[in-house]
Amino acid sequence: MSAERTFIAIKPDGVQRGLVGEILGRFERKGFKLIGLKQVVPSTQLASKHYGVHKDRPFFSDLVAFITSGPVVAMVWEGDGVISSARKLIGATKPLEAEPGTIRGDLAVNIGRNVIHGSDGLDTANFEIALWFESSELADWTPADQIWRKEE
Ligand code: DAT
Ligand code: MG
Repeated sequence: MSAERTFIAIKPDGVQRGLVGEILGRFERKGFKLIGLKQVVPSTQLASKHYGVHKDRPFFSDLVAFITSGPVVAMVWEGDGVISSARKLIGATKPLEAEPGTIRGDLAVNIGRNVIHGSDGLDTANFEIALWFESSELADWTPADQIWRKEE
């Protein structure tokens, strides 16, 4: 069975505010493995598919306009439990409700500018990874310290 993967994106506000290194570092330090990484200005079509689940919500058009407004840093991270762990690292959707220590809790105040996206489940992760990345853009590799990363 292949290891769990999730899709993470630093939104345009995170890129514009110079938070890319800070955010990447949190995932690295946690111990997850970086499988894919690129900066892209998403098309309206890509953004609409990505947020398709919210298409009937009143904030949908603002959300798509915002996410297409500049560069997004799109990533795939791998590791045991990475989907739910990444959501914990990210924190609650409303940054003022996100716990200190989380990315949103530490770095954001506004729900419409909450810095980062993370897949919310296995099906979403698979859908979003395939939406944002070609398989040739994903690297399968073995970290030199793999042996002591494993859970006992
Ligand atoms: P999350 O990003 O935590 O998965 P979500 O999937 O419910 O949250 O919503 C997607 C994004 O849409 C969210 O990061 C910010 C925006 N959003 C959600 N609810 C909103 C609201 N009530 N007003 C404005 N933007 C909202
Ligand atoms: Mg979501």
